[in-house]
Amino acid sequence: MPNRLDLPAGFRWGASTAAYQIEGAVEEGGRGPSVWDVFAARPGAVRDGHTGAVACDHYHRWPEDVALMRGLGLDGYRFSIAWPRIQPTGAGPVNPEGLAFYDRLVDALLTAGITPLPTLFHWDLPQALEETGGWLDRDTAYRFAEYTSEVVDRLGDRVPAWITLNEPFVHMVYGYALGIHAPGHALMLDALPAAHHQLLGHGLAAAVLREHGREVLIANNLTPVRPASDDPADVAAAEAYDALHNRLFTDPLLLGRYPDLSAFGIGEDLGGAVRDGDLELIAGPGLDGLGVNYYNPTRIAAPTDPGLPFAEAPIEGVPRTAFGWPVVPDGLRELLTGLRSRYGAALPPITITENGCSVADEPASDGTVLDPDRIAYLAGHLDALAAAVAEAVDVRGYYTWSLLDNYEWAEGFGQRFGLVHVDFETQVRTPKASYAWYRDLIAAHRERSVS
Ligand code: IFM
Repeated sequence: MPNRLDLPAGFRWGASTAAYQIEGAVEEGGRGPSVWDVFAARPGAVRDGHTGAVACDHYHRWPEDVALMRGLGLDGYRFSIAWPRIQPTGAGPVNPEGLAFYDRLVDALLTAGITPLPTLFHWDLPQALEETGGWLDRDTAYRFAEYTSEVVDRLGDRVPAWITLNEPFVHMVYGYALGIHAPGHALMLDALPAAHHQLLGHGLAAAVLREHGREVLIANNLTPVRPASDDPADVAAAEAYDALHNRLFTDPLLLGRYPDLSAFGIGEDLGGAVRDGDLELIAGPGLDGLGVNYYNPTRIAAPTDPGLPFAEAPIEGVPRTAFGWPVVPDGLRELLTGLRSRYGAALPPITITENGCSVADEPASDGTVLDPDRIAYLAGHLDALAAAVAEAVDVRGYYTWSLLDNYEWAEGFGQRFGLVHVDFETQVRTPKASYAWYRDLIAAHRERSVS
């Protein structure tokens, strides 16, 4: 059986974060309000009323965080750019202080030998754009392309590859269908235009990036979908869920068409959102890479509620993270080989842009933070990744989620995903046992690759 040390020479090791989850300083440097500032301030919206106002204070402590990355020996760092720092109202003139922040970060990363991999949108839409309809409004896609142009004009000379969007599925479902993330709309299937407009924004931004000769990726949250049984009703339900979660976002990008959503009573125009030429724009000349965020598989049974054509079924007999998510490392191999079978030559090289787990880590009396469950999670998933690569799936890199414990959206600071423990009272950073494990793995892989 291949293992993580068998990953090919040149395989890129990284870690991921996102702006609202780590930066804090929401009223500094000319930043405008985002949908998350407004949502988190709503009573009851976020566990314990936590907000990202301070988060990990990365806006001030970034030199220390870059030193932590350097200590790991990372090849790459995936972070997101806060649109409201660049354009406080989502349109019009740029805020020079906002651009300067990321300019300094990019330079510091390069000096540390770390390639920056920015994500242009990780859910923190400028609130002013939400007030004109957010991603339900087609115009937001055009504003996104303008913002992209401002950012790539400034940073593109030093940043070779860009991720347009993070997890458009999760943003649509949690933010627009269920209302449990910002901007807090509970529109159920009427949320689908938010999927199309995000993808349109991707297509328009990708064209801007290509004009600058930059590589284009998108990061999707993907899950292998397993029917609860061989019963045709369970199998049909699993196909419907797969179309919604996975294919709604990868088919238009890789095949230039939307999947069949008739099980949801939805036509090919996604409720009237799709216009002539949109799908050509979304697919463009193809992606340079597909970012895959993987956490767990999904088990689906026939519907119990007449409103939806599926029901989620529990996955039994496996360990669970602190969040309660099932730990199924082989699901990553299953997902990657499944993508290769589904898309064949249309599948671009893959980068794992997120993978990790939450653990209830706290420092022991001697100050150390031992997180054997995280080490087991990462080791298992990296071995599954090596198995997929041995089955000829082209995977170029792995960015663990996350460098730091951070603001876990509606869970506030209640779920810790970091290799580095953050005390949210004092902002003291303590590398966990998993930090040393990941550092040693990167070094061992590199040594094996050169010998
Ligand atoms: O913290 C999130 C991240 O912002 C997007 N992907 C999943 C992570 C864990 O929930």
